[in-house]
Amino acid sequence: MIDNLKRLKTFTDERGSLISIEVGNEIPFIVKRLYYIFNTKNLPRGFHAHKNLEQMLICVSGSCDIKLDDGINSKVYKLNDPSKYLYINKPLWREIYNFSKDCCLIVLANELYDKNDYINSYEEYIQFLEENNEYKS
Ligand code: T46
Repeated sequence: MIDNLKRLKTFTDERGSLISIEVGNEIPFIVKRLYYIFNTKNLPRGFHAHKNLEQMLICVSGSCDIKLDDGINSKVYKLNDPSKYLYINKPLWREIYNFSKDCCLIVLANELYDKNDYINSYEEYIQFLEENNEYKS
């Protein structure tokens, strides 16, 4: 599995820190949607893959763990720093858990919300990979 964890440049001075995200520079797609997950409880989220969606996930406050699975390998990423982000540009199964109380996870996406883009069971995900060879690891 490719390493999905990336870093953003941080501008820090005596006043604090600033991070800028520009389409075409840090982010390789046109952002059509932004959503954020906050007020999290000790309950996992995700448990799906997307057929066609590019996303950039940044934990701007607090922390959470994100497990990405490509049907063969899986990797757990800890997002605990606003300069770290996960870039997902292919169908990967994801599970998000271990939220800190102050977690705020911002997600930038290249498409509008479409419930038909979701694969909601792991078995269906494996089947999808079988039928779409280009995504197989
Ligand atoms: C993902 C992870 C990181 C909308 O109406 N519009 C939206 O853009 C989204 C993302 C969700 N919703 C509605 C659909 C559900 O009724 O919000 C509710 C909760 O969504 P969901 O159960 O899909 O949330 P998560 O945290 O399991 O997954 C979300 C994204 O759906 C998913 O794309 O990668 O965050």
